[in-house]
Amino acid sequence: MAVLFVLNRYNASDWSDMMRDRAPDLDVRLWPDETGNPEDIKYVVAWNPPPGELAKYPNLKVIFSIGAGVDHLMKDPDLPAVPVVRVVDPDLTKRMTEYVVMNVLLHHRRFRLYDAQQTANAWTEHSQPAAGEVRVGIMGFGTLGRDSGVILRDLGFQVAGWSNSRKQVDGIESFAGESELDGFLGRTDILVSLLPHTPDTDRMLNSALFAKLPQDGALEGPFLINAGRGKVQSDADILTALNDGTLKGASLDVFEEEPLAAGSPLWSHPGVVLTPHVAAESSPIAINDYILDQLRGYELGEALSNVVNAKRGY
Ligand code: NDP
Ligand code: OXD
Repeated sequence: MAVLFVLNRYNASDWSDMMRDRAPDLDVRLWPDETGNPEDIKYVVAWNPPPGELAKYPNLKVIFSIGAGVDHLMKDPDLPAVPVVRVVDPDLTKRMTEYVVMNVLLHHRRFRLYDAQQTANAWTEHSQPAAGEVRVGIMGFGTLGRDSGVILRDLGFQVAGWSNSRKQVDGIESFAGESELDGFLGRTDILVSLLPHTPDTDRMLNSALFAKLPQDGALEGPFLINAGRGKVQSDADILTALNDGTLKGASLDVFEEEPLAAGSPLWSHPGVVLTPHVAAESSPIAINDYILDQLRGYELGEALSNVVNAKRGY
């Protein structure tokens, strides 16, 4: 029985070395060079494997994603029909909450404007609405969205969440499904997306959706924060909306194609705060431990947790 790390990323060997240190009894292998006999592989730990790769292991029982998102796996038409476990980890959740709260405050407190003024040695005050006057709407009100929402609520913002199913969280309005999307958008000054990328959410952050955000809120125009997945947005529509004033600003951690092309106008747009998909960079130690716990439990016959619903794709 072997565990194969199939990690299409810069520091793949750090992850497999760390697992070897933590579990010397396990046969840990690193794809592609150490794969060995495909029949030995019972578990795969994956990040963005080439489509078709995971179908090569006939005795595979579980796929562990090293991320919370699993679109990197679901896009594979030949993905084996075994459970896919995603990451749900307090460390990752808190890092995302930091990113979301920081960016909500950055737009609410006009830090972009004051940055520009500092560069110009300009002492100019601007009016500042109270948090209680600002409506934050979180699309994708799951593990990450809910944690961010609770902290923003406690800071005094008017928070709502939009998800597939209705949620009950004190002091937070819940909108559910397609039929309640317009109502959710119509009460949102700062739109935060923490949606997974699935066929249903593909490019849904587009011109038609931005046009439904109110222009007459306390911030005098809407802001977008996307830290979920880039393929949920249209980069071109965001740019158009920023240029024609439909959006007043945007914080973008994710993009349709990553890395973002060096020539993209988003890099230098004054309304954009841009980071390279680092909103919640996971701790390899925490995630290796999480995977190891689940793997050991599975070996003892226990149920896996945080198994992806293959039909929904997240
Ligand atoms: P969850 O599965 O816990 O939450 C997803 C939420 O989206 C759920 O509330 C779900 O609704 C909702 N949702 C999904 N599809 C739809 C839809 N079509 N319409 C309405 N609501 C929908 O995931 P997490 O919160 O753990 O993670 C969210 C995403 O964040 C990940 O998929 C990943 O892509 C991204 N991410 C980005 C990181 C970064 O560094 N930028 C780091 C980590 C994650 P319901 O609750 O009803 O099922
Ligand atoms: C994730 C990510 O899905 O880092 O965990 O994007």
